[in-house]
Amino acid sequence: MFITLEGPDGAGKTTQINLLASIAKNENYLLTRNPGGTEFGLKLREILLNDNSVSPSAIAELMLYMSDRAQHIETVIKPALAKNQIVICDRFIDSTVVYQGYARGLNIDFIKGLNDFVCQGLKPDLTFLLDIDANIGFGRLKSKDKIEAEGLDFQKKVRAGFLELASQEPNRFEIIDTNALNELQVHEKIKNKIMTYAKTLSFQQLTRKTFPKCEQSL
Ligand code: T5A
Repeated sequence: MFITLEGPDGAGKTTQINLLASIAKNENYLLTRNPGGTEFGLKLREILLNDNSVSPSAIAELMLYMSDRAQHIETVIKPALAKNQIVICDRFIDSTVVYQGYARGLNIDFIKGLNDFVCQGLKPDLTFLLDIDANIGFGRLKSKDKIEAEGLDFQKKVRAGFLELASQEPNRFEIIDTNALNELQVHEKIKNKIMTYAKTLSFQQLTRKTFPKCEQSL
């Protein structure tokens, strides 16, 4: 099972990943992130978000996020899934479509195609979209990295982009309106959904094994 957390800056993804770590101690989970889920990715993350001495163009930035993802999939995500671990990733393909596509204005279909190429057929089973009003999310940020320094209008485009993607794939996205929920309330919603989803999956796998001819009706 491959789960991703997405949302505008300040929506609370990092907080939620840290809270999920309490589950991860007892279960077969891997918590990871884009960008920066590998040693290689950490160097790219520094260039992308913190190093003010360099300013990659929009296309160069896109390619760096894709490089981060390619390395991450090959060396971390695929091996973990092969070991039947539940992988939970802080940001993934949708962030690139939203930030570099909807917000920066690069071609969205091209980015989706690049994602397909880099992911080699791998797609999240379940994506939590932590939705937040751009003013609130932006107001929560104490220090701003290079992307966050783009400002409030950029964040509004980001939010609209995520909601658009979620409307295109309602079966994959679970939208959580975090505007009026505290951190623990959001955590409960995420945890419950993951548990329900995991139970459904194991039930389906068991049923497929026991009653293979019923597979098509599942
Ligand atoms: N990016 C990423 C791209 O442009 N393209 C890509 O392809 C990819 C993968 C990643 C940046 O890179 C960009 C998008 C991002 O700008 P990051 O550090 O991973 O950089 O950025 P974020 O994931 O946005 O991390 P942030 O820390 O900025 O925001 P979070 O994780 O959404 O928010 P969090 O958990 O740090 O919380 C922020 C504050 O809000 C409080 C927390 O305590 C904290 O103080 N908070 C709440 N307060 C009230 N109610 C709640 N429910 C709260 N939840 C959290």
